[in-house]
Amino acid sequence: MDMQDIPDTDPQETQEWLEALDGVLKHEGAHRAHFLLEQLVDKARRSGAYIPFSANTAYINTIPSQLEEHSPGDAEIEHRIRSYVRWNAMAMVIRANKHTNVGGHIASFASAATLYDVGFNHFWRAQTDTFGGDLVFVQGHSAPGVYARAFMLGRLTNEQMDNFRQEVDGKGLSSYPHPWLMPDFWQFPTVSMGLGPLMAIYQARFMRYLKDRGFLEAQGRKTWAFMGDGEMDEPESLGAISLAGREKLDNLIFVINCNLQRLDGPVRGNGKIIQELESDFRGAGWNVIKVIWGGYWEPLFMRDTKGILLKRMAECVDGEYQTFKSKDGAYVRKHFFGKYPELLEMVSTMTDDDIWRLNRGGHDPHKVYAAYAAAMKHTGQPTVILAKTIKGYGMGESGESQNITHQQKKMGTSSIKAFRDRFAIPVPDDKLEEAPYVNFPEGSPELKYMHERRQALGGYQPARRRKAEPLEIPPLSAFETLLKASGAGRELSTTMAFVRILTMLVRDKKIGKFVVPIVPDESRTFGMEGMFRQLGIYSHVGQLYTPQDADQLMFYKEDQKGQVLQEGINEPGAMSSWIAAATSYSTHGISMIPFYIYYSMFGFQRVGDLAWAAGDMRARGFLLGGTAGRTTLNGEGLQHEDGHSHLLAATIPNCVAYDPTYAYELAVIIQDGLRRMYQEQEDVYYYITVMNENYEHPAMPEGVEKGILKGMYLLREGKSKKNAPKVQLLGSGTILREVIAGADLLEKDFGIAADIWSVTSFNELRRDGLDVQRWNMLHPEAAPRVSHVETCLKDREGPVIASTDYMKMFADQVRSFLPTHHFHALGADGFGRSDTREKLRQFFEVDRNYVAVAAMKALADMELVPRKKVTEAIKKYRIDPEKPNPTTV
Ligand SMILES: Cc1ncc(C[n+]2csc(CCOP(=O)(O)OP(=O)(O)O)c2C)c(N)n1
Ligand SMILES: [Mg+2]
Repeated sequence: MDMQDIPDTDPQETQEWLEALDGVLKHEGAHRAHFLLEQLVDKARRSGAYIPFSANTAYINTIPSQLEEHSPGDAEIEHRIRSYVRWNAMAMVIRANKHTNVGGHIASFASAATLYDVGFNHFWRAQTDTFGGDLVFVQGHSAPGVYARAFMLGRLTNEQMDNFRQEVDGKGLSSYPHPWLMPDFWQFPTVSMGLGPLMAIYQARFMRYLKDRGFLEAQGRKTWAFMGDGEMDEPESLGAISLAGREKLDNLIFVINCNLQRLDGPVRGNGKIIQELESDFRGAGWNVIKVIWGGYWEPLFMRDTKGILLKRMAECVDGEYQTFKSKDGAYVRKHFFGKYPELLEMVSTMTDDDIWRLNRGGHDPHKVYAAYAAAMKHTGQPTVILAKTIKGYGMGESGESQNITHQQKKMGTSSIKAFRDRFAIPVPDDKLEEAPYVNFPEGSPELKYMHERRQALGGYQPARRRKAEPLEIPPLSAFETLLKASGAGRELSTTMAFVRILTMLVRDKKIGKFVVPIVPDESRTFGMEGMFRQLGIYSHVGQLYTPQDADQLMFYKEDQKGQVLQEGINEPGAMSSWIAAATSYSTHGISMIPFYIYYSMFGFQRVGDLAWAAGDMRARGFLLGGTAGRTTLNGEGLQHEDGHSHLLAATIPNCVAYDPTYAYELAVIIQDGLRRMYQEQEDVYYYITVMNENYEHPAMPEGVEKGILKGMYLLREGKSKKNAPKVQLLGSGTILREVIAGADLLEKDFGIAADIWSVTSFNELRRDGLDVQRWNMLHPEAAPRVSHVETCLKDREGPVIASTDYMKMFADQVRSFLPTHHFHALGADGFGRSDTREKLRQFFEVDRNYVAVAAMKALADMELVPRKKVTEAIKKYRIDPEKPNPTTV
């Protein structure tokens, strides 16, 4: 009962107590009052009153046995199935490591087998024509157990099983859940610890967003996420649980496998991970179901009238619990029960084997079933199931509860034999060493049962959908206003151009509703606040207050049908929302078009691991690195000025990145991205930097679209006087404008003509160049292919100077494809700092003057101008040759 629900049956008495407290507060202070209150609560508790004062409950199962829902399944058959799955999961790791050293894990799944088995047999519903399917995040290194079951169901072959972790020849199984490698099987990559729990919360949230916006019915679909207790150390694992609680995501179920161990040793040897997590999750508003003890303990609990057994359970720390299960029944009798004579007496009629059989909750299918059933029914809160298990369960001396168990990928024959005996696997002694796979014969009750259970749940899992209905993408002409010149004196930034494009897209009759704008509390930074009113900010409960700016045109409108996801100051969360939207084509069969815009500095380097997972998941969507460029975001200084996000983007194989300068370039890039991702359904995603520097934008020159998409095109041809030296100036983003100004200086001051190239993507140029280089190496006698960058520059005279607002390495990416050109890259290496753009560009040596000097120096190196001309340029542009290198200050 909540405090406020308790009636005051004796107000006068209440008053007396309150006055007494007042007196203490007045005369002895708050500390004394606190002390007395604690004493009272303590006394009340010890006197038998139940006062729910802390976020923790007793160290027992949350669901009392008389309230457990019973499984309708056949426990005997399920036990046999589970035993075979266990064996095959172990066997595939052992077999893979017989002749290779590819690794694998046995102990984790061994502890989790029951948790998965109950789910597969009774709870996880597949995607069908009429049902969307449950989403299941499998703990990464428990993958062998999932393969083992799929194998027994005929979904994987012997050969695939034997090629666990040997994928290169195409018939293997990936080490962990990777949609990139097994695109029909795995949905969610989880093995980077912490990302699974975080992404699962946002998947559940996005499923509700789709429902609230009318894209799908809820259908009682759930997101299940499995994770290890060690994994909960990751800040990401717990980092978003308050969102799930606050938003009452009752479509979300976490299962934390508390086997008390991580890789090196105990998770909380000196404490209790289950109790710690209970209070974390309760505090965050979750429904917590603890599954600590298995059914064999039941008779002992009945006899524990004085609560001594409970006291012993509560005082014992996880380190001890682990040690017990690494020993035997005699040891447990002596060290657990032996502490109190009453407990020793309690187990006096039990043999050591009986004591050893006292099981943990996560290994009792009845307890697990009851917990899952309760979680399915629970409304108004997400549920976390804290299941206590034993790491390496069944591995015996090879690993059960041993600190070394996590990395065991081999087992001695005697351990394999013990494993076989324990789980009654029909493998003869002389075959033990090779650990053959076992299966139930066609027509056997077990195999029939396995198939029937899955049929009843709609089909097999895991399974992943690769494509959805293509969307009808607007033609480039739909963005016509952006293809025209902005007009004299009409200055705008690429960020503003982007917001215009986004506005046009959300108004598009065909695809507008699929657009999902996502911001981490930066809408105003990017001039997107107009969307608050226009589209609404998604909130499941709508808006329960009158916004402060209700009388304004663009008020802060929260709405259950809101389209914008305003994630708060939370880049990992916003990125997870983006991933959920970007994979909606697969998880829900509905292609959503997410545009996530953020400070580019808080992108890849902040959430790089999620960006990597997004690539693995074949996410399709747009990331917009706002306020980009080391010298373009001027005032914000070292922590904000991004000079490397493109290089980080380049590390993700299917991330296509652009650094455009003009509105028309942006329009061409976004339109083509839409076409590739939502029409052609290519598994790529886009990273585009947009800047906050205002300038005029020219009209799109004729025929440049292809070049824009390939990564570069000729923007301006240099007008050369006869025999005057020429240079090739490349530039991207806002620095392209410095390049143009530099070309003007060269022409005016030194009579040098410059061809100017707008490079929209050094990353794409490099990928194309590498691909061509590779092909040419492998086809030495064929007519060589030519990369796009070389095609552009091969017949052009003079050195190449490439300038960007990013580290020099960014432009340097194309160097090796221009072997006959003199090449020099300018870029902003070093820590940023706050100042004006002009000063910053001077400091980082990427302004027009440096472009001109770099060109002169390159010409001098090629003996096309005398060296003293370079000195002249340095003087003319007032550059201090002794200025320190910006990377050193
Ligand atoms: C971010 C990250 N760091 C480290 C690892 C390496 N790693 C894989 S499993 C593991 C231990 C996992 O322990 P726990 O979460 O308790 O899972 P269990 O195997 O006990 O079920 C570690 C450290 C990883 N996969 N991801
Ligand atoms: Mg663990």
